[in-house]
Amino acid sequence: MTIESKLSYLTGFPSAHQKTERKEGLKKENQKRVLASEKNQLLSPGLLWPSNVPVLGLKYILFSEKRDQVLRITASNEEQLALVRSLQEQEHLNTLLDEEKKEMILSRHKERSSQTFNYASYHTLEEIYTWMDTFVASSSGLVNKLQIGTTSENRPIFVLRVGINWELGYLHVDQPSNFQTFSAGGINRPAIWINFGIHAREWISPATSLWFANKLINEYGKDTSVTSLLNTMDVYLEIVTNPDGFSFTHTNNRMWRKTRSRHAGTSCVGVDPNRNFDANFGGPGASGNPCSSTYYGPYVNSEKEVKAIVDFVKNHGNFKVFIDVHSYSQLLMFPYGYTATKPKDYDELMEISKKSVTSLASIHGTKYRYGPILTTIYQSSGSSIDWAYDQGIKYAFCFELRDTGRYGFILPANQIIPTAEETYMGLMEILNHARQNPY
Ligand code: BHK
Ligand code: ZN
Repeated sequence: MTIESKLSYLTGFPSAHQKTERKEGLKKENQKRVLASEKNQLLSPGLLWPSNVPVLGLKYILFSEKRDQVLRITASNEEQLALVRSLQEQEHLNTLLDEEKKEMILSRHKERSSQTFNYASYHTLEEIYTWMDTFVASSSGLVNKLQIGTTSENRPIFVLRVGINWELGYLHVDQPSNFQTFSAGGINRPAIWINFGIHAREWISPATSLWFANKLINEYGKDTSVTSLLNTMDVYLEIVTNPDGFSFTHTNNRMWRKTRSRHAGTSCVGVDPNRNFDANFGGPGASGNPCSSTYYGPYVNSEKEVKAIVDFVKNHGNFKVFIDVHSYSQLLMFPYGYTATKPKDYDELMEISKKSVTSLASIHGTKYRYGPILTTIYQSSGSSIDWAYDQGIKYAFCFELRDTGRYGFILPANQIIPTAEETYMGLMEILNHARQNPY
């Protein structure tokens, strides 16, 4: 049962002018409504009521107004004001999460009655896995689903391979029946790797991947660059790279980032998969604290989700492009994150990036910055694209999709299609360049 509560904040400094403050503090803009799942949630340490509230001596009163529960908080110094602001942010987040949930339920009803998949909505892991099978079945053989591993919580990890199924002289070693032929001397077609949702809470990334996969098969035979691409290369899409984490964001904590693995010596759960790769593992820009959201893990490739990618990419042996898609910040980045040293292909990667963000912006005007990870966002060790680049995959990029912080990870569903449309343009610049510049 939920009780609707009202949380109103006095953001002035009432200690100085107690009387006037009382009135001014209740101005409309200072009154916020929140949903509290229980009466006590407002006052018990947790999301809405951080444990440092009593420490900071924030004054509050709880009372009833009509049928609402009202919490009035009074800030009396800068430190308390900062805390009140963070409470307001938390409350803003709760409102967004409410809207997100409602939208998904509405969309689910529409999908059921119309028997169509709604690319403009967010979906659960189960819904996405069901979509995969329907999508493969309706792709006229252009798409295959492969399982590349299982997660620490035992969920399957899938990739979709998009490309014409067979070409003389090329094999797919990821298909068990071809392992033997491969050892007899066959090679895989040159291929493109794109993983989405390596961080659980970045929902726009998997949502974009579904639209992208669908776009590729719709444009095959129509658009000349998609047609040439799929005739000469295979595109591997890892739609949900961190299934356990993704599932957890739907059921427990919308802001979860890491995997859900458990390791000896700590009760904290999860490792940052984008710090767990063999690229200056454990170096600057990653944490050794198992409770940190950027924990690099107990050892390289400790995460089954990371090991699955590493084994697959190495076994395949012919990846020419490796792209990791995150949100948010509107950035296009390339190696390195662990060192300030420029990669040897710096000039070419800069040029591709510039073309990519220009093309991306041409659709809805969305502006991206670009450059090496370290100078564009921050130093980070153990990331997937640094690993891929050091493996010899020259075209290694990372996207940070919309937005720049207004909604952050909780990007409203009505931005899914616009984000996917512009990202498609940005991605195609990179993929076309790779197709036209074999190495
Ligand atoms: C991306 C790629 C390689 C290294 C770092 C990053 C930035 C990314 C991260 O891993 O910290 C930021 C992020 O999750 C938000 O999407
Ligand atoms: Zn991320």
